[in-house]
Amino acid sequence: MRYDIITIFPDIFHAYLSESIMKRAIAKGIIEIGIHNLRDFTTDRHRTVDDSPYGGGSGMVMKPEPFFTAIETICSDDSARRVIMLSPAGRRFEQGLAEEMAQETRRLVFLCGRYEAIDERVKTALVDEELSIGDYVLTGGELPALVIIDAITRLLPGALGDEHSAEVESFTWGMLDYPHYTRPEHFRGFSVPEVLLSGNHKDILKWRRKEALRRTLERRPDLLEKRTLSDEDKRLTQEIKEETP
Ligand code: 9WO
Repeated sequence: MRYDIITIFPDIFHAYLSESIMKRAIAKGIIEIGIHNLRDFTTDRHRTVDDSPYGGGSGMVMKPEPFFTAIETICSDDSARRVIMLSPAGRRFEQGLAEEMAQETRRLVFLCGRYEAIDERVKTALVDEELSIGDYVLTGGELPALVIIDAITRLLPGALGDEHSAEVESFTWGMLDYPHYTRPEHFRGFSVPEVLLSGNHKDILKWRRKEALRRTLERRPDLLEKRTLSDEDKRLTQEIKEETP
């Protein structure tokens, strides 16, 4: 997977991508990342990327020319790129879209805005899709771009290194996770559930499935409405309801 990022704060990306899973995915050649400073595509002495808005008002707007020059320099063939802008006005980025994007053969180009806005002509002529990670306003598109890159990268074959991760995930996919414990067995008056110490793998699987269902029913029932429950899940759900006063 090839990612290209256009930003006035490249160090934000260097910091995150030089650690842990991202660092290893780059080393293994699973991902390739170009981090581009938008100011490198300006032509004036002050490397200006913003200007005041036509029509007046407070705040600054990002100028179109540096974005156009950047994209034309990084990937001039528009059929070879998928240009994404991060904005609360975009389509919501969710796990299903991460899975679709993990199959992408084009380069993923992320435009990160700052100040109050980006000139509309960047969206009209260059951007293929606007994506939102949630309903809040940030100071820039850098964190959303990293969130999306992170979510896609961990789905790429070999990125997690641990084959087991995918197996566990499919077990409860679309549900909240079950509770996890590690040593010590007794800690400040709280103990690890007996079943997890029993060594009975079948009982452990059933307990985990049930606790995942319990949490999901309690906190995110909307996730279950989109799914069809297996007969086993329906039975566990019934047990949970009978236990709940
Ligand atoms: C801000 C905004 C506020 C209300 C309605 C639409 C909006 N669009 C933007 C916007 O694109 N802002 C630019 C990027 C420039 C200012 C900082 N930016 C930004 C992106 N703030 N918050 C986001 C963002 C992106 C994706 N998901 C959540 C928030």
